[in-house]
Amino acid sequence: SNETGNSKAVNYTITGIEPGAGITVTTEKAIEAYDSLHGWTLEQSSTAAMAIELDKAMKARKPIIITGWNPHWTFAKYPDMKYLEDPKGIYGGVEEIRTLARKGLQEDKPEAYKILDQFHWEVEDMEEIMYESNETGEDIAEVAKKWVANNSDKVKEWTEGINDVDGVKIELVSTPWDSERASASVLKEVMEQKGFQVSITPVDVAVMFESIAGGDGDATLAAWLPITHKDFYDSYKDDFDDLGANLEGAKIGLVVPAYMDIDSIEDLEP
Ligand code: PBE
Repeated sequence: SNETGNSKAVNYTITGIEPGAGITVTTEKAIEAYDSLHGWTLEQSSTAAMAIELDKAMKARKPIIITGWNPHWTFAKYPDMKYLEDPKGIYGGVEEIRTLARKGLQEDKPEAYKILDQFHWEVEDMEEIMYESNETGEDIAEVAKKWVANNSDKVKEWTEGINDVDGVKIELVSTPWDSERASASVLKEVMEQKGFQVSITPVDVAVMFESIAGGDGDATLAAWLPITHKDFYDSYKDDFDDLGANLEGAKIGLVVPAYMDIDSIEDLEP
């Protein structure tokens, strides 16, 4: 059948990203959970390497199965892609990206805590920055600065009721993906306009949670929940303040080009 053809053609391999990503952990769970993925391999390398593989496959109209997510510029560049249905719900439904702060931040740096708490934007905002950076080659930090200048209405909401400070230091701990570089860069710019000195430290997901829970970093804007970072979140959940979603409508899953004749993870063959 077609399905067998697809599975064989991709050599029973999912083209994945970094070993430390939440989506990598979740995909290992999917391989365990689905009979149709029995014996499959998740190839782990990097998001950049996956993007190259995807580009090659799309140009040749060959089958490929990737670990994919939104917000991500991939879907802007390749609108002809689809999530495979996940009847067991391993990848969850809609994800949100949450802000977490270290214990004590509210007392130590109340203005910072308040901005972090008030920061909330839309999928389209984040995608705008990622896509523009990807198209023009301009660094995300630079594109984010322009975004802040052009979106003073939103910035005003986040900074409402916040007094200027004089060089208060804030360390944002983040992950290396474009989505997280966009949010951290935007908030860095906004906070610096208020007088903060902001540093951004990109690390593995595990280190990010460790750092906030241990009080080394002040806050993160990069916690994908309830599924993607569930294991990390659960192991530290009493050791940080959860400030809630800064973005709603994220998603993770297995993604294929629309020209592939499959719709569900269960259409694959072991
Ligand atoms: N991602 C993008 C990350 C979080 C942000 C979905 C690749 C992950 O941990 O899987």
